[in-house]
Parts: sequence; C-alpha cells; structure tokens
Amino acid sequence: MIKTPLCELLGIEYPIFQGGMAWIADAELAAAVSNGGGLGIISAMNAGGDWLREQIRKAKSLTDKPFGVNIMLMSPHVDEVAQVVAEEKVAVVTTGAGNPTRFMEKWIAAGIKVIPVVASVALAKMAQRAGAAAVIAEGGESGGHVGDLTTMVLVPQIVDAVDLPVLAAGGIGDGRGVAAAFMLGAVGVQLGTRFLVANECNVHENYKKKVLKAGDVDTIMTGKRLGHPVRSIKNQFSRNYFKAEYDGSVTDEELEQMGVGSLYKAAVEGNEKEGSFLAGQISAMVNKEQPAAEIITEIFTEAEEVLKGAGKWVR
Ligand code: TUI
Repeated sequence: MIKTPLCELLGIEYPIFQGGMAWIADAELAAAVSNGGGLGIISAMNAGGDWLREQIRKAKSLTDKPFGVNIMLMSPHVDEVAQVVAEEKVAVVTTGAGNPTRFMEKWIAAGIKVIPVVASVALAKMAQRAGAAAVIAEGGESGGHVGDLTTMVLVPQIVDAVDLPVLAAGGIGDGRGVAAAFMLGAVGVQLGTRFLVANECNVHENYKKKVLKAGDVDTIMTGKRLGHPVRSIKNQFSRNYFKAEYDGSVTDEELEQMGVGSLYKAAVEGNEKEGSFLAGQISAMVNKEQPAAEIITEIFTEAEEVLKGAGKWVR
C-alpha cells in the first residue's frame, strides 16, 4: 500500500488529486474521485459565485470525504468565488493561472488548506511564505494553461526550493508516472486528462473520444503571443489559431476574440471544429473509459509494483 504525508495532511486514502478542468470538473466528478479515495476538485473556472456555491453543496451531498475547489485566477469573477470558498469552508483550495497570495490570508483564516499550482520556483517560494499547505508543480506536458518547464525539470527544483509537500502534475497518467514523480521527490500527483474520461465525468462525449483517440504528437500549444499558452488537442480551431498567432496582419484583439467561448464549445457542445479541446500530452496513453475509483486503484496498484521493482538495477 502506498501512503505519503499528503494522505495524513488531507485525510485521503491515496495521494492523488483530480485536476480542476474548466467546464469539466463539476461536483459529480469531484465526489466520485473523493469517494474513490483521492481528492476530487470542482473547477470554479469563469463561473459566478452562485453556480460555485451550488456545486459545493451538491458535492457535500454526494460525499462525506474531503474535496477541493480550483480557483482560476484570471477569472473575471475571481473575487466573488474566492469569497464563496471561504464561506463554504471547503477542505482544500487549489489555484491556477496566476499568483494567489492576495487571497491566501482569508482562505487560511477559514481553515482551508491552500495548495497553489506553480510553474516556477519563484511562485512556489512565494506560496510557501504566504502559508501554503503544499504546492502542485505542473509541467508543460499538462493540458490547459501551461508554463515553460517540463515536469521532469520542474518537480525536483520545487522539491529543493520549498519545505512543503510537493505534488507533481503534467504528463502523468499511469502507475509508472506516479512512481517517477515519487522518485523526483513528490509525495503526490495531480491528474486531469485521465479523469476526463472517467464514467462520472459529464464532459461531452466528443471530448472523451478525442482524448481516447489522440496519439503522441496530437496536442499543440497555442496562445504564447498573448502570454497565456494553452495545450489542446489538434483540430481545425487550434490549427487556425496557431496560424493566426504567427500572422502579423492579425491583431491581438482579433486573436483574443478568436478564443472566446471555445472551451464551452468543446466541453459542453462537443463542437469538433470550433472547440478548444484542452488536454495533456498523456492523452496518447489514455485509452479507456472507467469509473474514477477504478482509475485510482489501477494506477496505485501499478505504481506499487513499479516501486517494489525499483532496486533491480542497483547492486
Ligand atoms: O491553470 C491551469 N490550467 C488551466 S487554467 C485554464 S482556463 C484558461 N483559459 C485560457 C487562458 C488561460 C486560462 C485552463 N487550464 N493550470 C495551472 C497553472 N498555473 N499552470 C501554469 C500556471 C501558472 C502560470 C503562471 C501559475 C502562475 C503563473 O504566474 C504567476 C505570476 O507570478 O503571475
């Protein structure tokens, strides 16, 4: 059995978080992951406070286990959702796409464990000074908004830089990835793409099909020109966007406009041409739909086997 200090810190059975995926990670998915022994996470994405409060209450009705909320810091409603998580006293708040320190005092005072997603050593150190309970080091293999560094390079640097539990994210989809993350010094992992195809995930069926079908070179990074790089599965939308980014006659405003509504079109409408299907490079290795709880037990059974054999090259 695999146990790490993260399990004790949060009262969870397996040291695994489900990533907060915009328009995808709702109360049902979060509760299924928490009931399976991991930490389920509701994505607050660009939603307002009322929607989030309803989702938090729904998750509370579906599970007695701890769960979290991911706050996307570029959201136009960030102040409102930051207040809602404090009022609802969720167990864990993770953050993404920015620096969460201005909210952390309020969250910590509400008894919330704050676990920021970081893509650099500097932000990890800032998070520690502001009272983070742990950090999630997310490499550029992941889906959605990404930093520059890979998981392999980022995780050990964050482990060395802070005196906090570190979770690894980006490019992890099976037990081998979990074992590798532990070798880099992580005490937990966060997976998004693999949970996207969970039975309990309510994302549009076309989205799941795209992830299940994707091969090794089927994701692309766009958005660098506007300073918000995102990884998604290649399709008409991402190819057009990529071309427009390198076309000097397209203005930044036009480019910004091209992206509006594209996540909704993918996740809710399943629009294969105009949607932005955010997913990680690990999509290539995500090949079956199954219950969230089964994903967790399968991954940790495999990780245990890999770790038990880890000494085979050492004499
Ligand atoms: O946040 C994510 N993944 C996301 S957010 C999202 S919604 C979105 N859509 C379009 C554009 C932007 C966002 C879809 N996927 N992952 C966590 C993450 N955070 N990855 C990288 C970062 C990050 C990057 C820069 C965190 C902080 C940062 O700079 C902090 C600073 O100092 O301002």
